[in-house]
Amino acid sequence: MSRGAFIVIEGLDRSGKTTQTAALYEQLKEVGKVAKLLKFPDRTTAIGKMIDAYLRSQSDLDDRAIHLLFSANRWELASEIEKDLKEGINILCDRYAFSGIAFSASKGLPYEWCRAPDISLPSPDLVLFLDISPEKAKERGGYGEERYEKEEMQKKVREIFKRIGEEMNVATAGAKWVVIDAGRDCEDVAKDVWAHAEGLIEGTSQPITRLWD
Ligand code: FDM
Repeated sequence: MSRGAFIVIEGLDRSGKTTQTAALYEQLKEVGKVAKLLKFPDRTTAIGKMIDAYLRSQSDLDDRAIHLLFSANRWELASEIEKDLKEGINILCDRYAFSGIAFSASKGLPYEWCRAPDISLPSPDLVLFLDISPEKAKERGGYGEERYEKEEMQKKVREIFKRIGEEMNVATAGAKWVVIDAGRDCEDVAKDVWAHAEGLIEGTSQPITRLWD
């Protein structure tokens, strides 16, 4: 029995992550594939609203408390993700547990502690990491207004993403982590994204695995 593919797009701010996720979604639809677009944080749920207020600096929370809320926000949708995949729906997801670790660990929380609450979430089949240097991101108009959109933070986040990717690719099972140079033209990046995703969207008979289990 074939199931849908679970593809996560991760990246730094200004890497074109949201544009590329949307472009991949459109491409899937064009070739007649059923796909669902997800984004974390999902700011529409009750937990998501708390996260939104925090990110917009309308509320303050302990670093560990907000970390757990980000994770809970994924757990809220975990069973739905699994159900959709089993029904043959491809899931494209803009950010996932990897952002959770990268952002919280860059604030100084221990890496293993940050990873723990996301252990056992449905694992993606593929993570496409859109990599951009802080210098290039700055050329694209700098960062926005939200809490984490600062150059120093983004530099640390980039290092932690690198560690996560290296560790994932050493593991024999689980998601494959691919780094894509996102400092190029949007079309060139989209071609690379498609090249990596294309093989997966025919469906896979592999069972759904769990993150870091
Ligand atoms: N972020 C996102 C986290 O700190 N932890 C998480 O688990 C996730 C999913 O939230 F700065 C951060 C990353 C970013 C912010 O993301 C909001 P978007 O993609 O800009 O909405």
